Amino acid sequence: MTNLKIAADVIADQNDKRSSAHKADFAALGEKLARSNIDIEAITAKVADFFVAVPSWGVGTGGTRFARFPGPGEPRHIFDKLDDCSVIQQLTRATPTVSLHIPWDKADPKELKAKGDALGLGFDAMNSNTFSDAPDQAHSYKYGSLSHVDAATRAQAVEHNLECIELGNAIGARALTVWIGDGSNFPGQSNFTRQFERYLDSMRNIYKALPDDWRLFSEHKMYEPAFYSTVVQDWGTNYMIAQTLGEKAFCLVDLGHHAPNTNIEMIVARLIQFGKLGGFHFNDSKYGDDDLDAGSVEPYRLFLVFNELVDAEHRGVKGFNPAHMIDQSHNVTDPIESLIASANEIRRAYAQALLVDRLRLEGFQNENDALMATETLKHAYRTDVEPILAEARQRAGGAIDPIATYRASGYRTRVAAERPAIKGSSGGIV
Ligand code: LRH
Ligand code: MN
Ligand code: MN
Repeated sequence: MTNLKIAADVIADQNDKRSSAHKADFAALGEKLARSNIDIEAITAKVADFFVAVPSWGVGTGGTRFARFPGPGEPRHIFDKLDDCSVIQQLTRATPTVSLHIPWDKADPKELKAKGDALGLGFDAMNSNTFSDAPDQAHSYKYGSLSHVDAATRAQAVEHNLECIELGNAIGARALTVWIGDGSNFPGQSNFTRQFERYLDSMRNIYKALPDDWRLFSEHKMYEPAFYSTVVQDWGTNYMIAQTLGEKAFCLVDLGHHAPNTNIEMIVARLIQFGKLGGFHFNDSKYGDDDLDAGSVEPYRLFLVFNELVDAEHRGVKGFNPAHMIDQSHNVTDPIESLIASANEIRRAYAQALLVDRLRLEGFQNENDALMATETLKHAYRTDVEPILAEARQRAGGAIDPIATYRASGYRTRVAAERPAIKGSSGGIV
């Protein structure tokens, strides 16, 4: 990195304070794992090589339909957002890329690339936005975008996606994520079949413009903003889209986009089996698309998702290369802290899944020993892998305790002095 936002000596001082306790913890865990024939070095190397992209839109304080309560030092534009993202990367060493949302982050590609280079950040999937109207656009998306009844509105939405590809190409991104809010609020409002035909037709036009080394991710979501029906409502529809479009099209799974109690890990397994898992928007959820911090509500579910990913890795599934991205909204925390914690939770789930004894598990499955099979998973899940996560961070130049180090750095106070304070606002319902 050439333009570090947290002084190297702050990280070094903070790490020094924790170094001896951490060394002892890492050695103790190493001994414990060795008794199960697990090499802690091999796990640490895998964890250090696991990365997740940060969403540009996640570093500003989120809001609800009711209100938004901004915090101090809110980023003013994409360049401030990239500064904040670089802090997360500097401390965790788990988030070297940022996923942009257009038009929110629209800027000169040369300037974006230069800023990314200066901060040591790359760019992950581009996200298009045809779920809200940009100030200067000719046709409104109030009644849909890619599936709109009006051809000119559909063409405008397609054109926007092509613009996202062009911008992404110039800054080194290699994927486009398409999520639309299209749907209906009343039975009878839309013809399900014709609406989906129009959507597919628009997506074919986007797919045609996709460079050879790009992937197209379609993201399903059960409801919201449409409350009666949604065009891309579930993984079944999503799978049909990816199948219809071609080999560069894949399904994106946002963990918050399913009905409560849906077996998401099983959806993940199915998409892997049929070669259509494109990647994730990690977050957590209690009721709906809550966009809560990854692993904060149902950490075991996150582990079970990673259990499927590691299983695929273990089996050497051909072409298996899912994109890992976070998609969260932070309403009551400092977004930088939430994203640091989330990146760690995601790596934790990965590390725990790597500890699953897959041979033993298969044996129990074949013997129909349900109890021991599930205990095999629980045994890995119960292991406190924090020393592995800390070691991976520290070896890569990050912090043993990234949140404590972030607080000690005074970054938020510093940017609050530079960035004008923003007043709270009411949400969309008033
Ligand atoms: C929709 C969604 C989608 C959008 C993001 C802001 O709920 O998950 O990924 O791009 O939120
Ligand atoms: Mn999402
Ligand atoms: Mn969402």
